[in-house]
Amino acid sequence: GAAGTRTLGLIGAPSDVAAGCRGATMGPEALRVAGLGDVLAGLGYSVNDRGNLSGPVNPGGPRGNGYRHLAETTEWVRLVRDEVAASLAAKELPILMGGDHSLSIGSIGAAARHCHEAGKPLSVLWLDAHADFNTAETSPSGNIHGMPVAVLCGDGPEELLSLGHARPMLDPDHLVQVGVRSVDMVEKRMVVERRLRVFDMRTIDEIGMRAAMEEALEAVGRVGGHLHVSFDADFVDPSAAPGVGTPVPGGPNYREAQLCMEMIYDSGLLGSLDIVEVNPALDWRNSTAELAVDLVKSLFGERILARVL
Ligand code: 6HN
Ligand code: MN
Ligand code: MN
Ligand code: MN
Repeated sequence: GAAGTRTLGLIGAPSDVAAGCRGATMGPEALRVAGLGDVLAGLGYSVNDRGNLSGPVNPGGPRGNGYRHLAETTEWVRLVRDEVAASLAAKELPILMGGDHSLSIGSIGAAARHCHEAGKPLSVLWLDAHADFNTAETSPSGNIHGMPVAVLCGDGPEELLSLGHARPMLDPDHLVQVGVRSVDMVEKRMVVERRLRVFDMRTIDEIGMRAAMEEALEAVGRVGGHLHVSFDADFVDPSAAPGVGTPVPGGPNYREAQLCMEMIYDSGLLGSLDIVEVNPALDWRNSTAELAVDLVKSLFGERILARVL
């Protein structure tokens, strides 16, 4: 697996310019305060905290041309892309600490270029309550954090598409979504039309998290190569993860989310990670960052009865 003395690169991206409400800017520091670096070091990894990126502040502007803050979002995505690329070039396993979910365009864009150059395929596991498959035309909000999957699959503004090494940056067949339970009206049609692979909450209710993750990991394992996990904190039920801007009831509980992470670790495929949408302004005593750190611990090999590094 992703074991041994592998170096993990922590990258803070304190931006909420693509979110609907303010506060995800505090995500990186909340994760550090919750002990992210120490926990990973305790598992035997070497940890390189690259600090926080510095980009445009949130202008609090209106929706224009279908998007809110497109210029600022583009700048943040570019900064993330370049720092994740540097981390990958240094042979680290990059961990993006968001910030809102638009930043994944940058982290996955960098992973896609890296894989392309190394001649290996990229697959993405998107853990989220939302499909994040909106475009300017389908979005009810104009908030770009609801659009990253569409952009990665080739549908979005030129400003963001042009940050990739190719179009699309990601083969939609190499994407699997888990935990989805809130999809906007027109977005739904797009998800079905583009045949995205979605393990929605109804499926998880019916077959259970174990079978859903077995199938999801089988799909990304068939692709092989590098697995990028994009973890939106609102994937988890709001009773366990209250500090998020767009909570949706009916999500995986604490143990289901842990199982999901344990199974990803066991696959040995993990190559890069996002932890996004943690919003301390909406949280209760940093509980959501603490939950995220608990989950990351499982994702990097912590076991209830034994640790296998
Ligand atoms: N996220 N579907 C809603 C929208 O405004 O497009 C919510 C998106 C939430 C995005 O949580 O990363
Ligand atoms: Mn999301
Ligand atoms: Mn979400
Ligand atoms: Mn393929």
